[in-house]
Amino acid sequence: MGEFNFSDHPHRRYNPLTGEWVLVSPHRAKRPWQGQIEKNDIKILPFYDPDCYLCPGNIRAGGKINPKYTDTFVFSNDFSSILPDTPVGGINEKDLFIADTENGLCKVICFSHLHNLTVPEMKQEKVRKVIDVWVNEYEELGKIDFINYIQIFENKGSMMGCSNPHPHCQIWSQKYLPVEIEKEQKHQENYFKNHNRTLLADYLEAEISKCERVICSNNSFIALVPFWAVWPFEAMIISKRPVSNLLELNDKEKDDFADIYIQLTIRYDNLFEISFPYSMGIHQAPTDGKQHPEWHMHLHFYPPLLRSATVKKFMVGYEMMANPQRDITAEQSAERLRSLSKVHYKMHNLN
Ligand code: H2U
Ligand code: ZN
Repeated sequence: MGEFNFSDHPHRRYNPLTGEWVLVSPHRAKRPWQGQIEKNDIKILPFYDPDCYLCPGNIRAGGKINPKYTDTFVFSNDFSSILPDTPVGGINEKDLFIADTENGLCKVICFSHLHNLTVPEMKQEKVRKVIDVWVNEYEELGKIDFINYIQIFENKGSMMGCSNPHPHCQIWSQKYLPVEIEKEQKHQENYFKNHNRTLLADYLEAEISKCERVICSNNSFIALVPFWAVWPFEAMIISKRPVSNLLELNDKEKDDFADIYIQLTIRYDNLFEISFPYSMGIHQAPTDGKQHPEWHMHLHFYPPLLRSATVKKFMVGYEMMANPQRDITAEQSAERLRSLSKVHYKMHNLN
């Protein structure tokens, strides 16, 4: 078998942000694949859909009417999973039956008044407007006493359970730290105590010098496939400056944020020449009134696709029962994403 190397031999990798492991089986990526590599037809969506509950001027469930907005539009989720006025309550019976009231607010943010315009097809100044809305929401929700954490996330594509192609994201803000955040809080805090630098500042420095997993970058942000990626084409966007939340970004950084979000999603779309599905989330400091120098703002992208427009990676069996696992290495995925065109495939197909 020769000496161990990451691209041939089964191994496990550690995620320092969560303390979890991923099993990597690169030798399996070499097995023959007999499934077809199909391309989906480009679905032509209208720029306005009279049946879409997010389009300007349309009626939402419950009867509210959207304003005739241009660019972005924010509203309270008509089916919020967390509510602001739930009475305080809970139990702890014998350390076995433990429950607690959760309080919070849920919102929906439309990225554009145009039904068919996704982030990789938007102009940078339009995506910047989305970022300005995120900044504003983080600031305003963060001022609310009982809100200690604000999760901004985007579900894109029906494969990810997204109910509507009209480009949008959601915000769920709440009293308790969600489990993923609790893990990252603990690990970033420990790292900062021991090194007096953010975990991701040191990680980023190492990744920049290695250059193996970087997909693309600009002056303020880097997009990369993390060393510990679980999903085949998982990526992170990390701010070069260790800002703990959106409010600390300066004007130029907000423009660069829009740019990197577009750059990464163009490459995603170009990978299989489809509107690439994923779940994206912004991880940043809790809004619990404390200082959080340990927090380093970043975005996670978890796309389900494995090798074509329809073949997805299933997190089942061993992954459910034991441990996440992947075949293709993070380095191989990064290499593929890096080598794709920077121009959206639809623009190519026009020529
Ligand atoms: P997705 O991003 O997963 O598609 O969810 C869209 C959200 O929009 C979902 O949380 C909300 C749903 O509750 N929604 C409204 O607030 N009003 C509506 O009229 C339909 C859907
Ligand atoms: Zn629409």
